[in-house]
Amino acid sequence: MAELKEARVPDIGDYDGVPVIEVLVAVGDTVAKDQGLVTLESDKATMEVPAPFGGVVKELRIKVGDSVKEGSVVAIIESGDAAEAAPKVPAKTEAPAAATPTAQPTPAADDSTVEPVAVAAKPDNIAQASIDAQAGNTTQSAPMGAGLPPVRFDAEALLPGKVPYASPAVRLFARELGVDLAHVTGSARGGRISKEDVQGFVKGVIAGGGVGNGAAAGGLNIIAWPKVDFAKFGEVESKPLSRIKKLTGANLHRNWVSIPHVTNHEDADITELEALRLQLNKEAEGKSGKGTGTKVTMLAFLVKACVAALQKFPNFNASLDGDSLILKKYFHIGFAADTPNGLMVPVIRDADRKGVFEIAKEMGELAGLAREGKLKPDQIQGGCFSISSLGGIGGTYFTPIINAPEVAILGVCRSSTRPVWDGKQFMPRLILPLSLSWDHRVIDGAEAARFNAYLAQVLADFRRVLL
Ligand code: CAO
Repeated sequence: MAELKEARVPDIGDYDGVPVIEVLVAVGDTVAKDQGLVTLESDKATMEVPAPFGGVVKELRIKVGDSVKEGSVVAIIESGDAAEAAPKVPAKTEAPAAATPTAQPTPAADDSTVEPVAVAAKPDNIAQASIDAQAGNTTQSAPMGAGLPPVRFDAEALLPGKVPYASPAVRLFARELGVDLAHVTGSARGGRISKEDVQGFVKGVIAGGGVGNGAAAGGLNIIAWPKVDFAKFGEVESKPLSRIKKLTGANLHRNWVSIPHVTNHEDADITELEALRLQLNKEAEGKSGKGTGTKVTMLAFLVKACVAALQKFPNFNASLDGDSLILKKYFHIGFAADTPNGLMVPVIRDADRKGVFEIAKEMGELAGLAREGKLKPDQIQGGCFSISSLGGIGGTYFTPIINAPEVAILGVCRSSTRPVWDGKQFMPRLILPLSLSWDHRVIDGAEAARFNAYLAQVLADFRRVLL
């Protein structure tokens, strides 16, 4: 039997008088249990108030601009068998996950359309956390709704460098104007996008004739994307991009067009290192008795070698912050992991303090979590430098795209035995192809060549890591 019930703001911690910045449903909408009803914004986080039960929204008791606290009535929902059984519809307003860094609870009603990635769900009902993903900084996790089911985070929204850096209010403002924040350059501290930046962007677009359509301020004078009816030429199938792919794509595009990339290639002689790796693995296997010991990978050695190079060339362990360079004293190394949902970049923290076995073990675990979509926010944040290894697959060299706000990335391809002239004769040596992409605003060509040469030296003689 149908019953009118109040949907109230659940426990939102110590917040009082939190403004409503968005109403996600309208009277008459059928909502699913846990579907977002409204978005609240505290000074540090945005949170969605989920429907405590499914049903038809009969009355909305709040509007944008109102302030609420725990217990405030948000809506009157007719719940009951009929209402619960009614076809569920997504929230009227487009969920802001793709456009904002706010980790969205995945609406239960929309599971079929939402990639089941990510996760970092805390068992005790963390409803939503606003993540300053680019800054690698979780600003707030607001507990909401004790007793509500655990809520999933969208990992892609948490990827470092995956979303523009702006407050929820600025995101809302941008959404109202139809501005894609991926196109806006932030002028505030740490590259944060302010309301003025959005206004300036809009003015620039108006003055310049549109994004991608003219010389908008700071924009690219590129022609429109070709519109082709592919079906005219043969059978085709249209497959939507996954959300990770869409977000990764937007960020890669931004990084590609906004960072002056240069890629230097280098060959490292890893003959001895590979012999050591095989020897270590043999010993580890012997110790475990059953061959179940951690296998040390070439990638783990590469992480250590990169740390040595970053220590020697600190400009590579840095991020641009307006006119300043932030030099990091820590060594958190990201590595690209290929997952069914798309590219993820888990981070090995404090790699300078870890041994190769520990790094290899952690990498294996992080890559496993990435593939299962179970990485937590702190496992994908704070990276200083990334490694993208295609060594297990093949190839010789490639040009990796820098994972902003980092300033360099190392691409690694498959090692192969090549004849190398030692001054008297050709010797068979195992050569690892390296490709270092670097940001020319921060690094000069000579410095990059030195970095690569040093990296190759370390890999050729790993004792140099100690120097
Ligand atoms: N040269 C030769 N062989 C290599 C190698 C190299 N540079 N790197 C790895 N291999 C070998 C390994 O030794 C392993 O061989 P065995 O099975 O005989 O032990 C095999 O290749 C498979 O390695 P792997 O890829 O499973 O393991 P890894 O530690 O090298 O990499 C991970 C782990 C997570 C980085 C990898 O699985 C992966 O996802 N790579 C893709 C990264 C990617 O997509 N980059 C592109 C980003 S830009 O779009």
